[in-house]
Amino acid sequence: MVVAIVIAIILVAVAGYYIAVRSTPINVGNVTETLPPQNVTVTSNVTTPSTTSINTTKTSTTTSTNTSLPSGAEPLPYNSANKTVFLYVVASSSGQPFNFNGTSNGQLHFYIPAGWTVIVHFTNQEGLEHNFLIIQNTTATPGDDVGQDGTILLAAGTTTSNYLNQGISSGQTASASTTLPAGIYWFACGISGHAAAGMWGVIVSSSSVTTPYYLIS
Ligand SMILES: [Cu+2]
Repeated sequence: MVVAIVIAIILVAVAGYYIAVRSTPINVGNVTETLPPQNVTVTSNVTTPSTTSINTTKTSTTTSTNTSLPSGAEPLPYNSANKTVFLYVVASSSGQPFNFNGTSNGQLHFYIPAGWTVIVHFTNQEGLEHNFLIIQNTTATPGDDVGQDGTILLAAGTTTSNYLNQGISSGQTASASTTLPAGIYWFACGISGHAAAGMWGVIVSSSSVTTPYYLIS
């Protein structure tokens, strides 16, 4: 009897298991697939360019360019701390009367850094009266009235309205100052006919000039 009951239980269990397994659908959705490895690209940080070496090169280039003056140039007195250059100009008593520092007709060229202050000390050693003007010229060479050749930016020993007949006498010195942006200018005696007779020169104001100098051509 006991054996029969045990056999019956076993049969029921086996039948239940069989029914349960057979009736459960195969869950194919749970199949774990092995994904192919992803192609992850690791981008390293771009190397920062070395700005230090670039700046060093520029600095050394600038320095070497500006420490030497052009052939034949002579330095002008200046003060780099306050960006000022000094022009000492003389109407010389030797040679012809219409000269600046013994030169005439555009021979004397002053080269100054753009934007610097120009302080002029003009001395007349000559018998005639003379004055000193800086002119933003619009003509190639001066006529009898340099005020007709451009704009007068500075007047030493006269004024911008009396320059045609007012100057300083022999032995006198007059001073004046102005600031010159980049450009090419004349300096000239404004007394009627003096510049046309040769009493004029050139001022070059340029950002490529760091050490003021002059040249006589
Ligand atoms: Cu003059």
